[in-house]
Amino acid sequence: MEMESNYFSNYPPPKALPRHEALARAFIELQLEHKRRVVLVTSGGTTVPLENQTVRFIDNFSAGTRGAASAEQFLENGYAVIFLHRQFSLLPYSRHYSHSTNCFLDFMDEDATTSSIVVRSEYQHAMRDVLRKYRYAKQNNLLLVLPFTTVTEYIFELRAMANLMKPLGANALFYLAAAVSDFFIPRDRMAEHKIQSSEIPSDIAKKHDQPIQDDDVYTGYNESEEQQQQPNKSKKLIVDLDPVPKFLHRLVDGWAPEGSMIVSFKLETDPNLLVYKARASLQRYAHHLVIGNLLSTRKWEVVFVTPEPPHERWIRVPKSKRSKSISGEQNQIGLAEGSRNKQKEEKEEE
Ligand code: PAZ
Repeated sequence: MEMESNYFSNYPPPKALPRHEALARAFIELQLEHKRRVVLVTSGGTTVPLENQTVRFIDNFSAGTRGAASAEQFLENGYAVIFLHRQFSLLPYSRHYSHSTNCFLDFMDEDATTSSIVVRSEYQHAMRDVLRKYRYAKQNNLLLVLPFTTVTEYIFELRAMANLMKPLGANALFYLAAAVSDFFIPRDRMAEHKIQSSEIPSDIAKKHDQPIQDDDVYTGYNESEEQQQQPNKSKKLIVDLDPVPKFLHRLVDGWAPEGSMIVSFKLETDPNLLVYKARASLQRYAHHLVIGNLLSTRKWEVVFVTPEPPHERWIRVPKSKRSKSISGEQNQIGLAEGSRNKQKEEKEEE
């Protein structure tokens, strides 16, 4: 609790938060009227800015495919979706046509007789299907799309959404697929202006409040003797990061509604660590499910780690089903999709 209040009192809330809260409040009220289940899907990577006026930042890997694909599956299974995503990462439905190797214009043609713009005949069928689902979600107010960029924005948004979801009780689900930074630069150690790679005369640096020559600040430069003798050369940048407070604890113990379900994801690159880390996360936070995935195989296999037996269950898309979508994007497991097909898939895999 102390860590929480320290953190939130140290940072100004994101500018967009009041607007996002108003949108989410209205959205949730509507879903309550219709007695719908609501899932908060988080998607995409958070950034850690190196400067307050940010030119450079550290990013976390995630295109947003898992989150966007899963959101589509939740919508098809009767959920309303709050899609809290990294700005400009993949979105449900439009993901089939964006960020792909094909430009969206490649899906279109000009009709020779009418000059109207039309979808090319080979894409008609698939695009009609996507368009219908997208329209249905939009017209029925089933999808609320909210962006974040930095890890601080993400944490503020997560807390606010969980709080607003309180009246949903057991009809609330948290599906945390976003790749959230584990390390960040606390506000009091952050440079205001763009970090310089070469020496700035001290009178000018002072005027601009640049902490570039100060050994105490995280953005201090490591000036080797050799570098000092070559003042025109670029300098090293040493970045000293603090751990991001573990807010999953607070989500489980306080922010999330009583009776709601919390699913988190664990991404690893070392196969030997994946299940161990997923189990450790489940034990530490005592939530409902950790879905583990490896960077290299995440598109076709995940492991469900649960507190109840079987404790560890692998779900795999069989090779024959690793089809390409219209945009060339390989299929990705979404939770509902995985559950629906899992028996069939497991059989095929065998
Ligand atoms: O967004 P994407 O489809 O490219 O990747 C999805 C993922 C690997 C980020 C996600 O499945 C995941 O594991 N998220 C949690 C990451 C973490 O351990 O912080």
